[in-house]
Amino acid sequence: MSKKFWDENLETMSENAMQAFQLEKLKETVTWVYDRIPYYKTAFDGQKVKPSDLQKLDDLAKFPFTVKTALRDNYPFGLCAVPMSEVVRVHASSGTTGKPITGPYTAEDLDQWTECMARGLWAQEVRTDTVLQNAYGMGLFTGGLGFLQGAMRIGCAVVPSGAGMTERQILLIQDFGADALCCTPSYCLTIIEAAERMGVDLKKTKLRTGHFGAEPWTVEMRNEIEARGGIHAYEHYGLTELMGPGVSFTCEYYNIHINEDHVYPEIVDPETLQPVALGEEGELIFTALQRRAMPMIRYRTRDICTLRRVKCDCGRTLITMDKILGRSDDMMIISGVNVFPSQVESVLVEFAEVEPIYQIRLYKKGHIDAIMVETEARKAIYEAGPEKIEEVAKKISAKMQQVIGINVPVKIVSPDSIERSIGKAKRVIDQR
Ligand code: DLL
Repeated sequence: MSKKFWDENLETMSENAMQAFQLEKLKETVTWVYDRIPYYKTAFDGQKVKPSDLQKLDDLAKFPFTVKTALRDNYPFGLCAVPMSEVVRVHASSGTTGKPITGPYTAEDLDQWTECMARGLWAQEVRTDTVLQNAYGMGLFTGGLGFLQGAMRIGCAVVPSGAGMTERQILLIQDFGADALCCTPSYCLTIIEAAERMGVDLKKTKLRTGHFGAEPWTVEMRNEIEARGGIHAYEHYGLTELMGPGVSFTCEYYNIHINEDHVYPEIVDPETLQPVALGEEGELIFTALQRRAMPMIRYRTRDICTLRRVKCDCGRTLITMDKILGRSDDMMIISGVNVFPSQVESVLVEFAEVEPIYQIRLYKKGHIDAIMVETEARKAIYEAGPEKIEEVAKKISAKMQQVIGINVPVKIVSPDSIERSIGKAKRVIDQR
């Protein structure tokens, strides 16, 4: 029988031992950035705080936050603590606005990132005999190479299919006998749909596990993917600024464990920036603990989430986070109500009459912001005619009103008319 944990010592450490470890690493990191990166020296001095002020974990709250604009202002390598001669890889996030966010790594950083990935994949049934099809985008995006490295460290057979060419993905799943599929959840749905169209029953293939992440998705979407794909849908979370994927991963009980020996998490109220207690919702903040090239101090992720200390049956003591509700940047305020795309998704996916594929349009109704959701009819419903479609749209709208608390008009469009995702799905179209 193979070992249960990838790294038992680190994954099952007592809370006290973990906190002592984190404190030691935090002290090292704040000193490292203060001594080497002018941006951090100025920021710490501006807040009248020195590395030596960090004597206990709570002292971290005295240190300044780092926001995305600091990365943009210091693009591309102004926040890098080591000379380029020590950098062995640079990743970047495409970003929807402005310049990309860069992520330089030393050889040691890459090694640690790989360990984080291997740890997560191991918790998700990936073993040496696994054939792992990696359909994350290969290249600057951290998804492709991050999963490749982790899977290679475990020693499984990696098929780096990359994102796109969906029919070929299905062919490879069949011919190479993939047991594990890595991609975004929205791309997995695209693959499932294409397989259904091609008459391929994925449940009859060897495919058993999915390793999904890089975008928000709901539990309802996870259930849909598991039922239609015949797989266990595991999750990974992470961001370029910290390492890429590898920040956290689900175990078999769907708890999302944070690699808290590598990233120190906090949750703050996004308005007041004051810490919030475990179990309460707020913005996720991370400080890198072992990174050398570009360690982030109190990085504001904009991801809205909740941290919990649960006693997980998997045996890992690593702190857990809830599924990401959404990015604060994606939060819409409609008629005074805060709405996340994930809330719309959770309602839509419950309706079998429509595909769980959707777009949210924001527009101006006079001076007021308004919302409209477009989703696709399944073939049978579409063929039943406009009256049936109207009836379904009204039913979904009523459920939205009940769950979200505002009137969300729903337009049901013809099958296959919404663009399919091969990476991160674009859910919101802002026409205001
Ligand atoms: O998306 C890294 C990654 C690759 C994670 C593959 C998991 C799998 P970025 O492109 O920098 O990095 O985007 C980071 O994506 O701040 C979240 O808003 C979102 N995100 C990532 N994973 C999840 C997830 C990669 N599991 C941003 N659930 C993050 C919800 C996620 N949102």
